[in-house]
Amino acid sequence: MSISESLAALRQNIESRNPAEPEFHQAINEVFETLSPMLGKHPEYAEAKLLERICEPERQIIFRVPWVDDAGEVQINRGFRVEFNSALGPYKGGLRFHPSVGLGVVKFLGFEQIFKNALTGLPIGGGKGGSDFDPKGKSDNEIMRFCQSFMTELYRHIGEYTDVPAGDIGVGAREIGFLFGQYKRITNRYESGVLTGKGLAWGGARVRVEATGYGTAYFVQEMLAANDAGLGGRDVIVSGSGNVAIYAIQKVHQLGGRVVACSDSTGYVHDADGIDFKMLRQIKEVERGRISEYAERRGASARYETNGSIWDLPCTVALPCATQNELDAEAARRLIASGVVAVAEGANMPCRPEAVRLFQEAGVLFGPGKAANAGGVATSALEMQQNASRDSWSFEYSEQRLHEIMRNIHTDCFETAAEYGHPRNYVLGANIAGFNRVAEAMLAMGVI
Ligand code: NDP
Ligand code: 2IT
Repeated sequence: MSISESLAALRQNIESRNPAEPEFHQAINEVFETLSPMLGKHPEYAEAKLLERICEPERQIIFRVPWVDDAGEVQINRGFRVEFNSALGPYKGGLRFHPSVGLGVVKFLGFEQIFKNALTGLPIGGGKGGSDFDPKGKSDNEIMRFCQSFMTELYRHIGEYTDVPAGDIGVGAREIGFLFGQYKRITNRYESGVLTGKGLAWGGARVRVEATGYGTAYFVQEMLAANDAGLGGRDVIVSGSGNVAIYAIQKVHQLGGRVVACSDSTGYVHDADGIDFKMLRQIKEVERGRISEYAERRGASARYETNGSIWDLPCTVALPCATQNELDAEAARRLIASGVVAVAEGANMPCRPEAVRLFQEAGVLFGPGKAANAGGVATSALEMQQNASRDSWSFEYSEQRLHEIMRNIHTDCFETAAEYGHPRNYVLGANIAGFNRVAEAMLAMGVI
């Protein structure tokens, strides 16, 4: 069987063994499409069934999360933790609280996380978790009770040397606080390194809040620089208005670009004067408000839209930072027609495969999430490092480390793509570079 035939057979086998998990199939497919040139050079990987092993999570945990709402009614949610791969270090990856969370979503995120974490060059394996719990409209007390119940099961599966969760959609410093408090109470251990994204006063690391967004902006800056261009003076669109989007906007502004639009799941705002970062952060992070309130408060320059998509607007740099599959082929065509030159994924898998293909065919620089948004998890690993040494680094030093890591990831993807005969194909470069690192560690450890 040729390499592409055996990849197709394996893909089919994975799809039938894991039915009704379309996002997981999509993530697998994206990786498989780029591996052939590397597998040709490494017949020992096929012999050791490395690909088959990597696609099967080491452990999958699904559990009941019962809690009582403010009206006194019992609610039941489902919790997940998929411990995908620990070849490079303890399982590492966020928790997502969103009604759309199911096993397929957690597995796609966990699978991506393996290669993303490998690209950081830091000692972290891949995992992901979450719940179909919807934090929207819940009181602080409800959030606390839910987090306590979630951790009452999760605690037995995690630990600083085992599995280290963090935040993702719907999980920020507030939730990590409740989760950490319950872990500490149940185990009677102040084990700082068991969770990342903690508050600064109790073991958190500077720049972790900003890291994913900052890292995405740095990554797009690197892609442009490698092609003799820059961010200065560009109109940029950032979708979403959560943790990743907010700090991508701040860093793009600091690097000389101008973000003219952002969004949430109900609409988007266009601000002709450029998004006011401080106002946005106040509304979204402090007040937990909606993007429509930004438009109301900002006045004449801002327009709020609920019809159509944020990708209807023209820009030369696009940073999708909301959620998976938010940017489809039609949006990609419009962006290409409006002159987009670079797209970097702050979110995980926000661009549909057809959109990625269109960008690549049109010569648009495309940075896949596993490279472009790796700054968040990389800074989580720096948080673990600070916890292990009971140290706390300055903002400047932490940001310098993040910047250096993003530059290295860019170089790694860029050079790997060129080495395998596909210059500027960052998808191929990221997949092969990440895969190689995991594969070599697994080979060295035998059949595990
Ligand atoms: P937040 O919960 O802080 O923000 C999520 C944002 O995306 C909100 O604006 C939200 O709008 C929007 N959004 C969520 N779901 C949907 C949906 N189904 N349709 C449209 N908009 C949606 O999450 P983060 O900023 O942390 O995460 C954003 C993305 O970045 C995710 O893909 C995540 O996996 C990825 N990521 C996050 C990292 C981190 O460190 N936090 C690290 C690397 C990647 P609304 O409020 O209306 O729901
Ligand atoms: O998708 C991601 O990389 C994250 N949500 C961050 C994971 C982490 O462990 O910091």
